[in-house]
Amino acid sequence: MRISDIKARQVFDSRANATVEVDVILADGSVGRGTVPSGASTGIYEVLELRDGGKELGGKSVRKAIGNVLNEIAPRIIGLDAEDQRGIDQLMIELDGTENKSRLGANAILGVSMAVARASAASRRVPLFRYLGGTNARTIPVPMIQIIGGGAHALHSIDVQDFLVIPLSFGTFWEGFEAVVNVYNATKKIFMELGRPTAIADEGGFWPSSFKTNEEGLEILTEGIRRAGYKPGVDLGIALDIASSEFYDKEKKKYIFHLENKEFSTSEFVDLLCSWVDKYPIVSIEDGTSELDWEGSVLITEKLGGRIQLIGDDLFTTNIERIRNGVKLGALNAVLIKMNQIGTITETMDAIEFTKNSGYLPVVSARSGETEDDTIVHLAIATNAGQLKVGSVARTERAVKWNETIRMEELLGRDGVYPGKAIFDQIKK
Ligand code: 2PG
Ligand code: MG
Repeated sequence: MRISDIKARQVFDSRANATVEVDVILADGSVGRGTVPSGASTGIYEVLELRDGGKELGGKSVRKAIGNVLNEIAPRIIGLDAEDQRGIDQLMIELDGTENKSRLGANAILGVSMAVARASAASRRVPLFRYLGGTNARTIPVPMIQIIGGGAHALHSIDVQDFLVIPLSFGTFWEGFEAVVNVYNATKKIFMELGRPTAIADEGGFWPSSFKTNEEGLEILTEGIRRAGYKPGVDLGIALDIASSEFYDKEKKKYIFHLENKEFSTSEFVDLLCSWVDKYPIVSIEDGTSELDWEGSVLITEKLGGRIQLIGDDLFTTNIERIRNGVKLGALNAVLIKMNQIGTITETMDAIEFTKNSGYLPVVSARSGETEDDTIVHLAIATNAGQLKVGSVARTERAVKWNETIRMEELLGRDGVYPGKAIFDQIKK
């Protein structure tokens, strides 16, 4: 079906920042919409999110990106077959002409890429996951859900960014999700009993006010799992996104916990994380070492790779060349997958496939700045990625993703597969 028109506009994300939204309209009247997410603890190797600078909206308006969609991309792709997703993505990459999509803006390119895919799915009258993944798309992802949110999402009130849980002993997404909701509410009660505000951070998890140490997050979360009536490490495991690139001092080559006024060499920091894994029911650690510290990534893998999932977010930035380097070095065993780190639907799908073929686990992820767009849910199911990270259970920009997963689990019915804790059996040893 041919593309007949393209619209683009500025809308706002969950942090009240402007973002790019694109509508692609097909000759049969089908409409697909893509609304682009935005990160805060972004990796330096991500493609470029084009913002205007200047005075408007604190420099964060995206008028140039919108202009690039309307004036540069639209004239080239109107009239093309929307089902040629790969061809259209490639055309935009070539039109941009830079390594990091900085001329047109990755936000402009991704908005179009998402909208093209959604328009084709609408035209075929199938769910997006089925359009992208076909008959074999059937894995409902295991969720990784934030309960306490620190780091760049809570004004750095603590250094560690995400304290999350992963349901383990549950046979369906719905049951696992229900357990996480119970943990969220039990943890809220703990905060109330401690006399701390139950304010929430950027992704809906609790704001870590008046914490004395980073480890306190682990204590509260383990207690939250218990209070909700579950066995820590058996029913639900803990996942951490350390987001350590945010507090890695590249001159000193030290990891600095500002909250505790402590500095660690790479090996001291890896030892600290090992001691946490010994003490708490941790099943996954993301960005335990910095995006600049390949040696640290190899070291943490030597120490913990046989025991838990080790995810690279800022280290890999959904970029096949960086993932390839990690695999070659033996760094980590899982890859966080974010569409806007690389900039098109097909490059994201390629990164997931490459990750799996390398024996690493892909974890599809939202950004801290999100909207009502639920494309990532379908991307996760389409690729049988197996895991999905969206922030917390609270707040609508998060809930839309989880609710869509609930609906897709229902729609797939007996054709669906929910891996549960078996997903971790696939970790490369
Ligand atoms: C991360 C993400 C989501 P941001 O670090 O994994 O939690 O944060 O979108 O700010 O990069
Ligand atoms: Mg991260």
